[in-house]
Amino acid sequence: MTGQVGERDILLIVDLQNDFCPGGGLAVPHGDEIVPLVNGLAARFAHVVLTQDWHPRGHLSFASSYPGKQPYETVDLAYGTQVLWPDHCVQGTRGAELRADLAVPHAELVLRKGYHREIDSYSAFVENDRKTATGLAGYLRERGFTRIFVAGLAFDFCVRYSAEDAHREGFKVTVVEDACRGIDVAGSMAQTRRCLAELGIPCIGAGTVG
Ligand code: VGL
Ligand code: ZN
Repeated sequence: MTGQVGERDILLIVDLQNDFCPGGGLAVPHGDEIVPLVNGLAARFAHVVLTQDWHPRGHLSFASSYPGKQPYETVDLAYGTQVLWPDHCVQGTRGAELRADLAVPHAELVLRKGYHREIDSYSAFVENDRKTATGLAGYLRERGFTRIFVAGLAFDFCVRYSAEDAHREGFKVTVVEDACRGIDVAGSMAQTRRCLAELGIPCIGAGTVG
């Protein structure tokens, strides 16, 4: 059990956008199924922050930016290896919009990430160069939050890196695993479970929160 949800707790809902759901540009299998659970979870939190993957056209994480490259191949960028994705969450498109059935009117912040053309950002805290901060840690600290519950898409990318970075930033972190779905590229689901366990980040069910 996680105990009572309180004033210093925040629910971070990661990338619950059209493109990550069936029919979208980078569909996460069954991604849409978590929306009702996330809505119910959010209702138990006084404080909710949403993230929104938000790429310019021609982003360097898109396979389409490299002649001859296919999605899920990798390239070496200035900061290291980058997985190439189908075009997704292009700024201003329908695919980039948050799911219309996401019912979280009390969300206090929508944090956009991935807007630097040359840098991807899985984490809501630090971009993939592992240097560029999004500002979220400062925002959450300044507001006095100490505990972060993470849910959303995709479990093995943006949820994983957001949870790990939140932990590194000194927050107490819990992943609400049944309120997530994953992509599973090259064993990424198993690797995520291993890494979260190593850091002591619990993965729990939504039913035990609040
Ligand atoms: C994500 C790959 C690329 C995610 C975002 O939200 O997990 N994955 N961009
Ligand atoms: Zn992306």
